[in-house]
Amino acid sequence: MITVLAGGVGAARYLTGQLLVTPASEVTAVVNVADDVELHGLHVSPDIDTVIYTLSGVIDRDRGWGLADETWNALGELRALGLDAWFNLGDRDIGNHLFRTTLLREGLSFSEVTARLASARGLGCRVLPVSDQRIETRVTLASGCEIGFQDYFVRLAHDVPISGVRFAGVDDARPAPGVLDAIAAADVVVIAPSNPVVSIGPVLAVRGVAEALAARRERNVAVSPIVAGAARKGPADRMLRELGEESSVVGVARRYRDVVGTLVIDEADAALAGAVADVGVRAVVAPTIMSSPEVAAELARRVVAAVRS
Ligand code: FO1
Repeated sequence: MITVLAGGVGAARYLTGQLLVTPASEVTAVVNVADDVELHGLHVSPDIDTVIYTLSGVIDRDRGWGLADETWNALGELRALGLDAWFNLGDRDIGNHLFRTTLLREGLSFSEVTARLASARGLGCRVLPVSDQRIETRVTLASGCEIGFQDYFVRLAHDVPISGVRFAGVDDARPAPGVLDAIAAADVVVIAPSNPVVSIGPVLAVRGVAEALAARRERNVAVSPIVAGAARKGPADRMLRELGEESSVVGVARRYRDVVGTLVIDEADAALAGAVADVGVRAVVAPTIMSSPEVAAELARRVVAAVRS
């Protein structure tokens, strides 16, 4: 079994590759839920939805989030009535959030609702939220004020420097059912190329997860989301620097060295393999820019082989 710790877009691309080289019944995604936000009475879970939409082929490929073939009538109505709706929710996407919010209100757990969504979209792999309890990424701006993750990422277009990140509620959060087993039973655990701070960070912060990974460190492998010092998409590079860390494969290796024995780095960073080894993590060089599902499939094959060798 392959267990993949996942955030949003980069992880969904990686999982697409993994599912081309591994039977879906042998793949479990453990997904970040700290991006979640309650908006207009709806529980929105961006990383869960990006993984499910991408793997079921209904993702809007240009945006990397939300559904393809969207319409925006409900949002248009909200705005026409005078609400400052800064988070773009398409009509079909709202249907998805209504489904989740309705079932949560009926008392289903977050992981039960997620399993219903994955099954309704025809996924063969398991999609587990890292926790059924609410965790909320809170970002402290350099100005000192603290705001919610989506305020930072969408309303401010992450175009502001930060000085801190915390995961509110994580101390009371427990791994969702199946998460610790999916880690312990995996032949290989992969940390997907997601934002190490706000996508993978909350997953590792849930009680018991980092310990479960550390206990099998040599069979875990991460794929660096940073290539030649930059993130492929999103603010991961800036966030690392603004938090006083190095925006490089070495900075990523430092973050993950307690939980993985191997870091897969792009060919552009081959010269840094020694520096990665110096922080105690084995570097494996491979093409990590997933420009197509076939490239993602070859990456997944190399990632799993890197641990099995
Ligand atoms: N990202 C944006 O940049 N702008 C948006 O308006 C936006 C809306 C949105 C709606 C549903 C959803 O599941 C995701 C959405 N995202 C949007 C992406 C979201 O901010 C994710 O948290 C990021 O992609 C980081 O994971």
